[in-house]
Amino acid sequence: MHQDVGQGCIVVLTGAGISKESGIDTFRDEDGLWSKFDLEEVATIEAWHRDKRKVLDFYNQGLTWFQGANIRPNAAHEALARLEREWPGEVLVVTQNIDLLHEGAGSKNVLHMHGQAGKIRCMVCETIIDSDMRLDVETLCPHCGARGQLRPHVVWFGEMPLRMDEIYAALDRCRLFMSVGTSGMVYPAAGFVQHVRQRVPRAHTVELNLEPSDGHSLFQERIYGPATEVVPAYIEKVLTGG
Ligand code: BV8
Repeated sequence: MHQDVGQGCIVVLTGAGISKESGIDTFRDEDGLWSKFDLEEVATIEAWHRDKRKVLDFYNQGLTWFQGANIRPNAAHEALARLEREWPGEVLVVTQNIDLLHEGAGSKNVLHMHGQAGKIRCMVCETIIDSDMRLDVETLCPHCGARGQLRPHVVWFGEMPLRMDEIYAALDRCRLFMSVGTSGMVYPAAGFVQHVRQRVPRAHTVELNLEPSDGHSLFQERIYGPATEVVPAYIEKVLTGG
């Protein structure tokens, strides 16, 4: 099915599943983050206004997970970086993940729609700062001096994901839409496949996941297995026309 992708634009949506084999927990698997934390208490704008310390403690703890010495890009991240290097057309990785493993594998065209670790934002002056400092309710903004108003540059539930216009423009011109390692339960990301099916009839859609996602029936092609196995194999086929 991917033969007729030509040299068109390829959009790859990734979720926590692509980083699982690098040692980062997913959200909704059995041992996932939401089995240990209540997302309503640590990942919503209401939680921030209700109990900043709890939200910041969750974020600071998350930082230590990402900074673990053994957290490195895996073969799936590397395969997507190879796709970007070797594919004659545009390749855009739209990730829901806040880790930087796509960049670590060499991908350059990466869009973090839910924000990213290593950046913080001031709720008063809106400045975005490169920093993986631990945050607390007394931290001063280095730009405007506001106290306790620095938050992770992460999109919480109830907040608009980032650069949505760019994402929809890429979906509208894509010839291949790949979804990798996501449960398809969080919108608007979970709705991208529907958008492509309705608005870009010539595009091919494929899901590569450990198990069927919530939106699995919407994909024309579905391949299941660990990302480090199924993604490199699929990329090889796309690049060789196999
Ligand atoms: C918005 C940041 C609008 C935090 C995250 C009712 C119905 C529909 C929608 C809603 C609703 N009520 C509310 C909503 C909207 C809400 C939403 O969708 N809620 C869901 C839960 C129902 N969405 C939002 O709030 C979004 N904003 O809608 O704004 C708006 C409009 C106007 C004005 C203002 C706002 C914002 C959503 C972003 C929230 N932030 N993260 C952080 O990361 O710390 S979401 C969080 O979930 C992560 O970003 C994560 O990436 C994302 C999705 O999860 P997945 O990545 O898919 O991870 P998950 O664990 O679920 O699945 C892992 C998958 O991998 C599994 O399928 C598993 O099988 C697979 N896997 C595991 N191992 C492997 C593997 N695959 C391959 N190989 C392996 N080895």
